[in-house]
Amino acid sequence: MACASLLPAARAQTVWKLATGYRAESFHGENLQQFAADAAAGPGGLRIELHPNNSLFKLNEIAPAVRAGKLEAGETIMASLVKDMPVAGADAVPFIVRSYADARRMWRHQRPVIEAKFAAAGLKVLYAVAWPPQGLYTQKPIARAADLRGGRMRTYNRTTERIAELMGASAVDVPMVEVGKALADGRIDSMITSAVTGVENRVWDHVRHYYEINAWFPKNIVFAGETAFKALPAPAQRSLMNAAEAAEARGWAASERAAVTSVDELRRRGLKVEPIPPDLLTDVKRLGERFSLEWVREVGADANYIFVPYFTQQ
Ligand code: PCA
Repeated sequence: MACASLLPAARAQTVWKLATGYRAESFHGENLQQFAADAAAGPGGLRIELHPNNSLFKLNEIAPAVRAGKLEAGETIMASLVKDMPVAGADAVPFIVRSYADARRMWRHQRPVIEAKFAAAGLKVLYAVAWPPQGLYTQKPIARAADLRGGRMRTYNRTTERIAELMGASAVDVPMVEVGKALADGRIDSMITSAVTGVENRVWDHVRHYYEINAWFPKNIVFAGETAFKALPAPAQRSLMNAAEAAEARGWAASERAAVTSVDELRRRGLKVEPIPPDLLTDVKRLGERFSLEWVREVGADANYIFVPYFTQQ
């Protein structure tokens, strides 16, 4: 009896490792720190040790490592999971989600599908937070997609690779934390990412134009291994899920704020910030349609569970 009553206290000392491919100082990173603090402060007090910046596992290795039980939890960009989970690419289909309101609605419809896929893979979804809208950075001014032909566009997953390909640029894979260096080394001359990522990598010395094309709103997803989660005592599970719910709400608000302040910062640093030129808009809409068709073909019926309610409901 004495032993059994000691058990919960002993288990409360559990320490989890959580790996991410992004920096601790980013808004996602700050949110993660608060999430870890909340999880530790709640009843059952789970300690989560954060390993940012690809330091423990590289971005693309994080989900497989959590599945294999090499660590308890991780954060990755959802669309990077498309190889094993095609439906995870829904939020990176270009020109479907055009605002934060759209992005929130998309997540609402996507969440049950994603949770089921994660569960089937032995993973538990904790929370997801959108990146600010994806804009186009270029060295030279551009008017249409053809102006990107022959250039070297930085990509960060299969979806962005396909977009570069459709635009006629060659895709150069560069992790988020190496973008500044890749630009400085002349390995890339354009990229589609958020204003916040441009600021974090101080891109102003290398690119001159930022087009607010709002192409898509990718999300980071924070998850745990189902086995690790189930091994937690009930109070720790509840504290973790409460912390996750708070992190999701806080993270989306932080993302929306960062979207505004980072565009201001790009402007202040001398980038020419412009809306999407009309010819480019026509081109990218066409590419968006083509991409959506390819995506639905690849994903099959699961695509309906997300896109049908997304297009037909609030
Ligand atoms: N920044 C990350 C993903 C999306 C974004 O805005 C990156 O560029 O890798």
